[in-house]
Amino acid sequence: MYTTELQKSASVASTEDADKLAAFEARVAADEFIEPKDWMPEAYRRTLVRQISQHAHSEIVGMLPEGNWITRAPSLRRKAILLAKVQDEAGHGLYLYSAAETLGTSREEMIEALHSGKAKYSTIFNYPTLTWADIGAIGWLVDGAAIMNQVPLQRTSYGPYARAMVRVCKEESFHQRQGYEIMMHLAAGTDAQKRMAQDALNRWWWPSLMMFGPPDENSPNTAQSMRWRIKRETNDELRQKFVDITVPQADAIGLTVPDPAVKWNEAKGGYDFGEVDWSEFYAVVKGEGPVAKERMAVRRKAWEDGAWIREAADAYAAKQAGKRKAA
Ligand code: BYC
Repeated sequence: MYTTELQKSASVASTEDADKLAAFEARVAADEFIEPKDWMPEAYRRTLVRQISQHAHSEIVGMLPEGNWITRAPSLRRKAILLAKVQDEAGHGLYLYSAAETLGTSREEMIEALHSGKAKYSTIFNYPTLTWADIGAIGWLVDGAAIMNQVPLQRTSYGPYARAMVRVCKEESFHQRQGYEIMMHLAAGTDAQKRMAQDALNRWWWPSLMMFGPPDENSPNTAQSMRWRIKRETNDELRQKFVDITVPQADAIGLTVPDPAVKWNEAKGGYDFGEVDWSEFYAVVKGEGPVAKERMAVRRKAWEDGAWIREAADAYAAKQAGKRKAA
């Protein structure tokens, strides 16, 4: 008897869930935004927390390779622009952490996951910035790849993530242009400057293609994320678009992408290009990137050094709450 009652209530619950799931999927299919208080499948929530928090971590860790050049920028104008860009990245990280918090995960949990190595961040930020031209290459290629990926995310199905992306994309497009402008100047400069620009392109090209993630056939998350409209285009579709836009930009300033297989393919209306070294990608994802350990050490130290201000903010908030209660 008891078992039968349990079975009955389980089946009522599962009918309810099936109804909710059907309503949720219909809303997603109609391109409606899902908002924080709406019902959503647990796996949808988990996927979003994973992707948005990893995206936030990438913005924050992404400040490090460029921050490294603020003191060494070649002029006051370049320094001011770079400083503003790096501050923008901090802002992007904060919008994204806030968007992820609306899904019920605290900022502390996300940061702890980053520092313990449980959460990922983009592989691209585990490569060193060796010369000033690397700052140009990052703006042009890394922000360029980020825009390619983020423009479709303005239509992602989760409202807070989509809205964060609108502002992020506006700023990223400025970042991409400032990077391309640095490369343009170097490529039109002395032989040594042009060599420096070409060398930066050579080193950042393949890691930039890796930013889009593994090929679709090896991407465990793409199919479900496309069905739920979290992702609007697949990893390979975005990578192809990036190559199609970037190769002519390199040509226009007299640089060459370091891939002998790049060739215009009239039939597909896009460039053919060579195979990414996926063994390097997976090694960097596992934490074996050239400067991965340094990046995490700097982040952990920044978190520890900032403990006093978090404690002060908490103490102030408690004091204000006490005053409100007393009033
Ligand atoms: N690096 O099934 P897949 C910026 C992981 S910052 C590391 O295809 P998904 C900027 C992936 O997480 C912009 N890990 O996954 C900042 C998954 O592992 P988990 C950063 C990667 O999520 C400062 C596994 O591989 N942009 O622009 O469907 C200065 C299998 O992959 C990478 C974003 O974060 C990678 N490159 O697709 C300058 C965009 N690729 O999580 C610039 C938002 C894959 O299952 N994110 N993995 O353990 C996305 O669009 C998607 O998450 C991805 C991957 C396309 C990256």
